[in-house]
Amino acid sequence: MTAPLTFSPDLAEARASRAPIVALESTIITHGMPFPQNVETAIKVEAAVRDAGAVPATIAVMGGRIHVGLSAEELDRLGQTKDAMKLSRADMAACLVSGRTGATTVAATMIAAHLAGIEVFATGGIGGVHRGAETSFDISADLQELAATPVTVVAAGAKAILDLPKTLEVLETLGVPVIAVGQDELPAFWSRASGLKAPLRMDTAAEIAAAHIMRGRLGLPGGQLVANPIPAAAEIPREVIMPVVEQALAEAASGGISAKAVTPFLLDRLFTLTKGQSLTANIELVLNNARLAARIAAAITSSRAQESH
Ligand code: PSU
Ligand code: MN
Repeated sequence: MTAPLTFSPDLAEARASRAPIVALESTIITHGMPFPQNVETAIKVEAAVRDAGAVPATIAVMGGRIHVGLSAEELDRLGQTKDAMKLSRADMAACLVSGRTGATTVAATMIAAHLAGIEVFATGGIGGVHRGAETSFDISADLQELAATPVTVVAAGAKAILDLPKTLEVLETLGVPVIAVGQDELPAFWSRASGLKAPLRMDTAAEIAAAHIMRGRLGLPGGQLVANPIPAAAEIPREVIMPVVEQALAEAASGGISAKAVTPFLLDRLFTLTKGQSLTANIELVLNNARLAARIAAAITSSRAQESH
């Protein structure tokens, strides 16, 4: 028995011709951004991957199948769905057997990408250790997935709504390489700065691709977290975003928001509190990550092609 994967015509062709492919998640569409910006962004991100030389594979669960590559019509339908499940490792099988529509988080997208033979994935931010995790135990399953599944994930660091020092500690414990791109400091999603030094730094897509391949040769399970700073022109500086984050967190606490609802609630509040600026920044950083992921995927593909000669 094989996994219930359905490839779009584009993806079937990309696989047959061994073209570089970049996986894209769908929770950012259903739970991370409002309609219609979610669908517009998904389309732009796919175009950015193509322009940078790879084939985009947006992933979602629909009708009992994991869809790898969505049509424009499917993207639009997903973007307007109000009741999509937010899928992580724990809920994927249950969603598939129920026939419901499910949007894949970073963890679920990594699982699907690996099943589909895709090694690189671009997103906005990963889940991490939430503030107050010492009492709530709220630590995203994304971190364990990075430790288990060999996919290189390009994100803009972790969001400032999280506890970044604890997130770095857990990633270190789990043996996940955290690689800042082009700077020593860990980027923090909306801001280029976090005040924290990243464990590793790499400056080129080729180097990140080589490290990905080397991990495979060493037989190490798990992926790499590539932390790509938001372009300077689009960033919201730390001094500006932090007070807004504090306010949104206080509202989440007083509203009793917990578990899977926390990240979507905070993103929605930040959107309102920054009058949409957080969303504009989010869109720019995802596009920037898509471009880098495409270059990493292309570098992995060409190294693999040379190996087999
Ligand atoms: N970061 C964003 N937007 C998002 C998410 C993260 O900027 O929509 C989503 C991703 O799918 C990520 C998930 O995997 O939130 C993490 O959720 P949780 O913290 O509940 O594990
Ligand atoms: Mn959580």
